[in-house]
Amino acid sequence: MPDNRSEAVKSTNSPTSNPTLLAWVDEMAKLTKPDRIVWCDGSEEEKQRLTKEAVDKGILIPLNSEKRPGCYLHRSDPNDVARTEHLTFVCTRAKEAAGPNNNWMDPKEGYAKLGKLFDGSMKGRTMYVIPYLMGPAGSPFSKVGIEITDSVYVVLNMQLMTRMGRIALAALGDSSNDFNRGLHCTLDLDPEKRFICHFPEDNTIWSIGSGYGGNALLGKKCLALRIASFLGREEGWLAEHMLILGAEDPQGKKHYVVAAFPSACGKTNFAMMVPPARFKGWKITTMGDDIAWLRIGKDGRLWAVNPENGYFGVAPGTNTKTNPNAMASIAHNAIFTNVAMTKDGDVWWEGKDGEPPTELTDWRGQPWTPAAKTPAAHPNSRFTAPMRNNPILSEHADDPQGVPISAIIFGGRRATTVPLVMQSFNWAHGVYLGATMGSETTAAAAGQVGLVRRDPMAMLPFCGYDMGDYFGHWLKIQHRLADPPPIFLVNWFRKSPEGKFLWPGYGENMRVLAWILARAQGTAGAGETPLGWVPRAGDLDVTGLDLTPEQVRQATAIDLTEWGSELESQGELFTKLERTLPPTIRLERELLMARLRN
Ligand code: SAT
Ligand code: MN
Repeated sequence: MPDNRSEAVKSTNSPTSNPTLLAWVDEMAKLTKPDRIVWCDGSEEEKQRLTKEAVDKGILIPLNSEKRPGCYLHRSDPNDVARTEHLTFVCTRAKEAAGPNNNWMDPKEGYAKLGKLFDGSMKGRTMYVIPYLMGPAGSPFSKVGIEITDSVYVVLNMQLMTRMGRIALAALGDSSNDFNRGLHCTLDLDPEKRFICHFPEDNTIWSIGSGYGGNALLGKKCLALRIASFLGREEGWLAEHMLILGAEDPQGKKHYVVAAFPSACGKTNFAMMVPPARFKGWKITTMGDDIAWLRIGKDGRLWAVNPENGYFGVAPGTNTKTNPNAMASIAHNAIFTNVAMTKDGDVWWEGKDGEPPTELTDWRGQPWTPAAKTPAAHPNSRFTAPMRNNPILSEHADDPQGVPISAIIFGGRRATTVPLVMQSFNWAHGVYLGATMGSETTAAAAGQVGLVRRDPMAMLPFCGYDMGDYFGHWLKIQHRLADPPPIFLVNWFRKSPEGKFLWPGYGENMRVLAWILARAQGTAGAGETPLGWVPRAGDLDVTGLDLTPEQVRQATAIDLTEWGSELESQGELFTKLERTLPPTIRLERELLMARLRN
């Protein structure tokens, strides 16, 4: 074969002979024109070398090596602190394929527009080639991605978040062309030149102008959710914005559940939950805290794999009471982004243990005192931690088959209407509950915080194709399930008329989980309402909880007037998705409305 690779590529020691990969890297190098190309191997030596480089350039700040060994702080550009949904595009040949839930760009236009921005974008810079694997090594379900980036921060985060380097090249092999082609460049971080474009028909992602997590760590939301959901529809599986946890009861019986909550609504806390004293003998284990790939096993059960290898969690509110396992996970070898720093080089954020220190350096690098009007840590400040730091990591985290799922949970952040927990009547009704889920917006995405929006299955920002078709795909999955897991809706965030949370949340959510698991096994009672099954007084174990019966009633109540308005307001989503909304979903709503009118 003639060697037509450019000088730039020839000058590096590419650790693969895969011709498709080499040709693509070469093409991207010709476009972006870096000074150097570095292939990442995922080794400890490489991590040390790149960390030192990042420290020398001021990209990472070393933290106190006794209090936080191996930990670093990164301060991002203040313009670049969250996902930017309005700059995120799905570029399919037909506009309809992307659906009204996505911003759409013609692929030709996308490549041309971003191509201009990428042209020469790495001049004077190093181009890192990151081979990575989403999912355990040796799993038939895992996917290989290659991310090309000019950001050493991205490399070091990908090293924590994915199985990165040689392991991924080995999975790809020397001849396969089945890999995601991710191109990323921070450019000048100008929001006017920021685009996160997905080309699902080419298994390609081009992201420019942002260094922030979900925009720049391409394995996460871009590949493992947007592209994977698209592939999942073609291949008959589901890529979901879900945590996966294991629960072992005192008799040693183990069950796994998946739960979808929007960004910054407590997935990490639920996945690492510590059961309260009342639940002595129960053991929770974490499979994953953000993404689940769900497939139907030969046994007709639903099986879940976590494609990730680390946690990219929200820092504010994390402390030894709300999430001791997260605190242990970030005790060493973690990267912190946009948190505050103490005088002795430790980290701090709003809602960490204890009183705020009297003096801090805030997330922008400015002096801060408790009298300040702005928070010390950015509300969307994050930690990146290896999942292997988690003391309750599931023994199945690397299992190529994943774990079988006993129940599916959907949940949003709702001050009103949605009760603590409700079980659907059946699969189609459960899909409906997920599809019409509402949640208040959080700081995880740029824009106003606290507005209720429909966030179907917590996938509104992450579904890589038409949302109506996505509901249809969910409905069809039932046909291949021997015994579909029951589906539940939960809400930890309901408030009293005085604006106080009605439910303590965190570890106490174990009480709700125990009811869910008992329902899945047919061993707990429930009361029927026009909207679904709910625990009656006595069904939910509230022993030892510091709540009055009236508070429990308020947290679990279904107010038919509120639900009348809720069903009414769902009409907006239905109008938006009119073209592809499955009749079953429309009928579910009509049925509920008719029942409420009776
Ligand atoms: O920035 S991420 O998209 O990775 C985190 C989140 O918003 O869920
Ligand atoms: Mn997420």
